[in-house]
Amino acid sequence: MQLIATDNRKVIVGLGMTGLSCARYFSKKNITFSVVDSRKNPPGLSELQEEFPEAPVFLGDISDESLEGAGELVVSPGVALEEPAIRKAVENGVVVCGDIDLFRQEVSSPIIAITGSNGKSTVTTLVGEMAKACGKVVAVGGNIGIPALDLLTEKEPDLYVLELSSFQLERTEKLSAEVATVLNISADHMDRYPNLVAYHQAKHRIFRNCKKVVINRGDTLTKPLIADDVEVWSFGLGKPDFKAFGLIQEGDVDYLAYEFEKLMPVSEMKLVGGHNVENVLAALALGKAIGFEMEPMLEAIKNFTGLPHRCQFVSKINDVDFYNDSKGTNVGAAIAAIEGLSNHYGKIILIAGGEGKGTDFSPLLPVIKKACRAVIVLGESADELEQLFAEECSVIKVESMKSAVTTSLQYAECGDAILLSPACASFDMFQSYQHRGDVFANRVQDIAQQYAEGKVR
Ligand code: UMA
Ligand code: ADP
Repeated sequence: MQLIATDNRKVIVGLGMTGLSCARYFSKKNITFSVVDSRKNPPGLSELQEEFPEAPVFLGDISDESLEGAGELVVSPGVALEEPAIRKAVENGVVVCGDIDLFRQEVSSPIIAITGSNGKSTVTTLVGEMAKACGKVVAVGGNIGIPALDLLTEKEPDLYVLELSSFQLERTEKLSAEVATVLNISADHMDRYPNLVAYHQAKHRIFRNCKKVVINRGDTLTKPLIADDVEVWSFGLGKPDFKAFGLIQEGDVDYLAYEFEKLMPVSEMKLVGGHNVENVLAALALGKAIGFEMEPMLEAIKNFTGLPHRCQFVSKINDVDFYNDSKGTNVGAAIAAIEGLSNHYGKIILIAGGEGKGTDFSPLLPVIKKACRAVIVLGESADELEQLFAEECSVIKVESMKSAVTTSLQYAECGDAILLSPACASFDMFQSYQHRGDVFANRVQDIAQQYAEGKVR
């Protein structure tokens, strides 16, 4: 069968959060659409059928038939553009876009656009808090969990802060952000990209037609090829220079700093770890680039306690601290979390493993050798991790998160920390990274309770 674009009918490919937001958007604009998803029972199906009973829905396969006659495909981030039916449609002249392009054509307020392998949600949230502290009306969304189209309101806010994933960016043609940044680059989603270069290229689409950029001085992969008239701001852990944020050391005290001026001691931040110092400096650079005042930005930093499931303190049992870093879903994130905590503790007992996403885990070896007393492994990647780490420290394979928590406590000594930072996605054993983090934290709290009641010693 030939797939030829015959009319302007929109086909939403992929239900879930993004697909549902697209359906609501088209419906408001009186544009007819159909929905396709390879899953038999995708999330959002009951809402879709209740709100739009007339909309044709094709489930269980993304087939040529389900895309037949489409004028435009709006493809959700979870669906690869290499899907054979999508490729065939493109070859036949069908336009493919993502939700971010649809969003962009509706808004005129400035956009701060944030991507990177790690730290996106933390920086996006903090920039949103800074905007509020500066008295701005701000809408924060994107990959962080609120689809961009759900941010559309009658009256536009003063600005948008968007967290964007490589999946969203690879299908975004026209972003034209006021300020854009790639926070850092390390390998992730290697099951969706043929190599790091392709992943890097997808991320760098964030800079298309942007007015100002923020770069990470410590990571050359974040630097874009840009025109001379684009303003550049930077952040990094070293001493800052012009248009730059960084650290100035005076005696034993580290200060967040702008150009040659000390702003506040790092110790006044509530977030822990060197990676979070970088995140705060990145947020300051983004805020400065868009014109925020310094004082309210610093207030926002002092008040910001961070997001759940990111190096989040859970409980202390027998002088051992437990941290939930379930959002540490790639190797770079796990390394940052281990390094961030290792300065404060004797040794780390790491709980890792899950859906590996085609990752090379070997960059974890040096940091595990240096900082970890034991690694508890679970999930799909458990055998691979067990083999890899066996020469560096004790490695114990377990079947459940409950047993991971109990086992980790057996290996810990006073003054150690137990850290869940899996370096993997959660979907092999859990509904989401939040679910995985909750199962971990609940188990820890149960054990803490048993200790408090004297049932265990
Ligand atoms: N899926 C199928 N078949 C389909 C459609 C989807 O199997 O036909 C699967 C995908 O492979 C994926 C899952 O369903 O595993 C969800 O995909 P989706 O496109 O339906 O996802 P949404 O619910 O729309 O959520 C998406 C982002 N999800 C992904 O990119 C996988 C959410 O980011 C984002 O918050 C939301 O849009 C709003 O913008 C989540 C994520 O994991 C947090 N992002 C990745 C990450 O941060 O590493 C990129
Ligand atoms: P993202 O939205 O990019 O996944 P988050 O802010 O949710 O980023 O943080 C996820 C995890 O990534 C954290 O739990 C931490 O382990 C790690 N992380 C956060 N910021 C950084 C950073 N700047 N560099 C490296 N790793 C980081």
